[in-house]
Amino acid sequence: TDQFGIQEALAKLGIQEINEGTSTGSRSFANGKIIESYSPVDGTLIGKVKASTKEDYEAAMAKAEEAFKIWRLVPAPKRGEIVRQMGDELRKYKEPLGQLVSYEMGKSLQEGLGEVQEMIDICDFAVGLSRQLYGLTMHSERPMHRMYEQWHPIGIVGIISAFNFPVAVWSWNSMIAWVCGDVCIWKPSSKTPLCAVACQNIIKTVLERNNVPEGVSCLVVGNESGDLINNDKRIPLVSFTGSTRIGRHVSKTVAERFGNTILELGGNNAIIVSEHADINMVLVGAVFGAVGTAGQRCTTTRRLIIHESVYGKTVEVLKNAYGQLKIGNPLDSNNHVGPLIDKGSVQDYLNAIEKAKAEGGKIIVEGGVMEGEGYESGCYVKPCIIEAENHFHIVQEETFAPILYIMKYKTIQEAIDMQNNVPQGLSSSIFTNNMREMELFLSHAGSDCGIANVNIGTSGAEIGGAFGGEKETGGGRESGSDAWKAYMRRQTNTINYGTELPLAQGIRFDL
Ligand code: UN1
Repeated sequence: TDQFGIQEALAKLGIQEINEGTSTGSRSFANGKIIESYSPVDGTLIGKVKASTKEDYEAAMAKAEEAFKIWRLVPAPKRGEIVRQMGDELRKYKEPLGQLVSYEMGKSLQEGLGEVQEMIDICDFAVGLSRQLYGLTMHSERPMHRMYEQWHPIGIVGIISAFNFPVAVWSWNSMIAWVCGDVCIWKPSSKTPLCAVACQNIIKTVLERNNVPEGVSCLVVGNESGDLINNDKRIPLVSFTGSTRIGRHVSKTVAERFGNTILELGGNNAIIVSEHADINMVLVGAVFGAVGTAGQRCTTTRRLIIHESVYGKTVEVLKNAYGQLKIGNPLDSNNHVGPLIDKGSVQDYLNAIEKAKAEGGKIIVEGGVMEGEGYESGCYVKPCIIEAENHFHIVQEETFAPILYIMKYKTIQEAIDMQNNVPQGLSSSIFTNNMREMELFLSHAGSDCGIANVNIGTSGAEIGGAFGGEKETGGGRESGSDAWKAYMRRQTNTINYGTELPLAQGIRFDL
C-alpha cells in the first residue's frame, strides 16, 4: 500500500495502531472491546479502535451537557468563526483525509477528495449561515403588541452515520448544528471508525486553540452507543443515515420518547432517458451514477428508464462504456471502480443478481467477483446491467452494489409513473432537451423524490441544497437551504407594550 502513501497519511492524521473510540474534543478515553478496521482495498488491518462502553458514553454525555450550557451562549457569528477555522484545518488535511476515506471505505481517491471537499464547502456555508439564522416577525391582531419568532439551539444532536460517506455526512450535520449552538455526539459506522477518529483529531486543535468546551464534539464508537443515543431523552434530535430497515427502528425508538429525527435512508434512484436526450451526456451521468462509489451511494443510479426508440442505441453505448471500466485499487487513478465495503456486501450483490434472474431479468453486462492479483480482499465486483421490469421484487429494493436495471417506456407519463413506483424517494433525473417533458417531470405531477434533476445524474448533489428524500427514504433534509431549522427549536414570542391586556380572538374576560 505504501506505493500510495497510506502510512504517511495515517501518521499525518494521528491514527495509531490502537485508537480511542470515545473522545470529547481534546480528551480521549475508551474501555470497550476492540473494533478492527480492515481495508476493503487490500484486506490489510489498518488500525484498531476501542469501542465505547456504557460508562464511556455517559462520560461523553456529561461533557456534552456541560458544553451545551456554554456553547449556546456564544454568539452565533462567533460560533461561525470556529467553524471557519475547522474549514481551514480541513483544507490542510484534504489530501490525507481523502486518502484514508478511499483506503478505509474503498471509494476512488477522486471521490474521497470530493467527499472532503463537501466538508470544506459545508463549513463555508455554515459560516455564512451563522449570521443568517433568521426568524420572521408577524403583525399582532392586538394593539401595542409585537409578535416574532426566534430560533434557539435545540441541545445535544446525535449523529449516526453510514460507512459510504464516512466523513461528509457527519460534517453536514455537525457544522450546521454547531453554528446553531448545538453540541454533537457522533456514532460513526463500525466499518469506518478510523475516518471518524481522524476527523476528531483534525478539529480538536481548533477547539483547544479557541478554548471551546471539549464536549462540543463527542465521538462514541460501537453499535451499543447507537442504541444509547436513540433511547436517550437528553438528545432531542437524532440524525440517522443508513438503511431503511434500521431507520425504521431508529424512527420508532426516538419517536417513542418524543425526540426528533432526520432520516436519510435508502434510495432507488432512476434516470429517465428520453428520445430527446443527448446520449453522450446520458453516458457520463448514468455510468458515474451507477458505478461511482461502486454503487454504494444512497444516490446511486439503480434504474434506467429508456424510451423504446432510443433503447437499442443507449444499450450499445452503455455496453461499450462498461467494457472499458477498470476495476481495481481505488487509490490508483487509472481505475474507475473500487471494492465493495466487505464480503457481506459481495454476497448481497450476488444474491441480487440471482434474484433478478429468477424473476426473469436478462443479463446485458455480466457481473461476478474479481479474482487474482490485486483482488485479494475478495471485495471487488464487476458492475453489471440487467434488463428488468420495474415491479420485480429485487428492482423495488435497494442493493448497495453496482447493479443497474434497465427498462423501456413508451410515453413520458409511463416513465414518470415507473420512476415513482418504488417505495423509496431520494433522487431522480431526466435527460431530455424537450421543455414540456422536463417541466412535467419537475411539476407537482412529476417526480415524487426529494431531488429531481434535469440533464444531470442522480448522484453528486451539491451541499447548498437540502439533501434528503420522501417515502421510505425517511423525509429528512440536511446540509444546505433551510435544513438548519431542524437543528433549532422555534419559539413564538408575543410582547404587550401597552397598558391594557386585550385577549386574542376578541375574547372578553371581565373581572
Ligand atoms: C450518501 O450516499 O449518503 O449526492 C450521500 C451525492 C453525495 C452525497 C451522497 N453528495 O451523491
